[in-house]
Amino acid sequence: MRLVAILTGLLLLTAPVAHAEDGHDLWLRYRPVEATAGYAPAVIAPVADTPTLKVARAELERGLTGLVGAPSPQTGRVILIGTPASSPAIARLALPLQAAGDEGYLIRTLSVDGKATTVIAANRDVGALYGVYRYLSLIQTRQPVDNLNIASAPKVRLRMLNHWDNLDRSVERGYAGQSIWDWWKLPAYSADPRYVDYARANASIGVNGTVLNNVNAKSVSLTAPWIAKAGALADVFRPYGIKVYLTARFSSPIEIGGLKTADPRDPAVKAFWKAKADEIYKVIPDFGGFLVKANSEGQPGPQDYGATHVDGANTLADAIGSRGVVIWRAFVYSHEQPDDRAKQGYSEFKPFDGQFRDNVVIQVKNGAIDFQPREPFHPLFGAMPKSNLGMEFQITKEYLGFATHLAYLGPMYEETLRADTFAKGKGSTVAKVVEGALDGRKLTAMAGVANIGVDRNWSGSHFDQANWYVFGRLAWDPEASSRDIAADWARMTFSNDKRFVTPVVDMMMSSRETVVDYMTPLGLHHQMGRSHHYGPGPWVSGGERADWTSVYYAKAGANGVGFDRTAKGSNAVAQYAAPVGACFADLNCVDEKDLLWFHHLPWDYRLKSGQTLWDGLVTHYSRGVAGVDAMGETWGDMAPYVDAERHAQVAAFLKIQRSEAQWWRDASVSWFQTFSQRPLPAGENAPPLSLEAYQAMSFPYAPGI
Ligand code: BDP
Repeated sequence: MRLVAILTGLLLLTAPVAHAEDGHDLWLRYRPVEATAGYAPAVIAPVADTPTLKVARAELERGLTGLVGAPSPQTGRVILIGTPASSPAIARLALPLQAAGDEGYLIRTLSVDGKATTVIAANRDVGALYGVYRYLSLIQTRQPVDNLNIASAPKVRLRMLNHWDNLDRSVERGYAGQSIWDWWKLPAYSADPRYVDYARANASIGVNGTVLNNVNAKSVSLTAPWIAKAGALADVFRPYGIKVYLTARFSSPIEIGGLKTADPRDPAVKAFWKAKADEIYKVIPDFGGFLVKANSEGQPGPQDYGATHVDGANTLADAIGSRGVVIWRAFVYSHEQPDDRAKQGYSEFKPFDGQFRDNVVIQVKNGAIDFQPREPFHPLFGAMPKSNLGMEFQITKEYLGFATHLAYLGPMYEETLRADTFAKGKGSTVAKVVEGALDGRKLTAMAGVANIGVDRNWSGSHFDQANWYVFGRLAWDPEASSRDIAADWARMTFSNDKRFVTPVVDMMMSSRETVVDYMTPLGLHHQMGRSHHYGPGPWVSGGERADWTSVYYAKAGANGVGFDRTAKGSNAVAQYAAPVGACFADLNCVDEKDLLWFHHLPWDYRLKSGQTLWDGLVTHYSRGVAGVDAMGETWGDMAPYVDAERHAQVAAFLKIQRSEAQWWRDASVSWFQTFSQRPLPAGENAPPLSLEAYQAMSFPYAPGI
């Protein structure tokens, strides 16, 4: 017994003090810096007694204590946080805070009363909170903090997460477990520490709004008991500068209002929405507003009554008034689109430019189809200068291998944001549209479909945390570099050792292209299984509606492959500004990465590499598989720099990804070969996949399981 006790005691003594690294801390992982790093503890000056400044101070104390040790008066260093209104000391400094706006901040090293002082100042409390997170990140990424002169302000006003969380806690297209909203226990129990950690994580990257529920909405979420639940969450998030929004099902006036119609022109319907908004604002005085998916994928909408998107959006916008916004999605998919689903959003919305109320944001997905691994930018960007146009990215990887495939989405977001719409000549980038800079718009927005669930690591995999992180950082500054952001994330989340940072950032930066290669190379798109969206889908499309399938989008046949969107085909290119459309339509100009998005080409078409299209396609698929092998090797080498627990999970997921990349490659190659009827290039092989073999590999997504 004694021996056991002694051994146990020894084990306890040698066990690491820190709790297991399960990823729950995200990038707010305030582990001690190396002694050599040269940071010293500091004293945090008292702050004004406001909820946000109190959390700012608490976060700073928590971060500094973890990173450099408990605040100590001995060092003679002081950190002063606040606004001129709340802190006479800051007011006396007369800092140039105009450029900081409502949410920005200044961080300066100054001498105040003879003491070296780091001043984190803002016009509003929330700016000071953002400044605190920035200051901590400097230490987390080992940058000098002794002589600071930083100014930062967000370029986009609404930086929001869209949760596709259902009221039964399932999450549509969520791969990180159940919804973190524990509706059953709300509003009584809102003290779940997860809610605070969620708010901290979001505030740390500047996210200032959250839509709690699924765009495929339920009316019941707008009834009193559910408004109270949302209100309890809003109370938790408020100090962190995060507003709560709700989705609104368009037919709510019928379903919960007892009306016979939801026609937005009907006075009783208008009155319903006004009363509903008033009811919500009584409970949530800073309610952000409604997000609406209407007349898309079977959801109800104004068109059901012969009314328009303008009628629908404006009715809700009038109900909300100056208190908030209505975010109306331009993702409209209906069965009626005759020739090309890529054209529907533009066709339905462009004619209404200038007719939406000032508090309406039209939320447009990054591409014209649907969150594919690669899409050219959506033609609505730049095409509606008299409307508020927001960006919708998907953070959850519905079409990029869920949580098990490693794909850093920063380069994908950046590719879209940097694309040039040419709407007002060269330099009219999508980022400039989203920032409102191109058309002088003030109400700007960027939304990300969240990848968050109850999994300990929040996102289902450690690397998917990076996608949440990069979304927030790009929403703050759509022109920031996804590589720099990846480096910050890797340092804050894992290690500052450059033997880790350099290879891992390189791996992250190429990871999305690797996924594109094994799933949808050369501009192919929508090749996944129709319902699960996980594996390759060519064979399961039999019997489905032709216009919803991989068959429809690939247009493969004996004569070639690809979707002709030139004037000879659907002419979707005409929805872009003239120079852009002309380039997409011109084989000498279009980027090969978008080739089969815009062109239907013969199998023997010559690629720039000199390969035929058929050979090149196969080469891309194989390159994708090789890319996953390379990631596996890189990650294997990282074991010395990463705790065993997180290292093992990433390694295991890379193995899954490896076998599924092969699955994608083999299925796609053997399917396309049935059309190309050409031999595989030298050195390549692919087992011909029967429907049965394909379905066996689809486990657990195969029909009937
Ligand atoms: C599609 C998803 C579907 C969503 C839809 C949307 O498969 O679950 O409801 O997008 O954005 O990609 O509304």
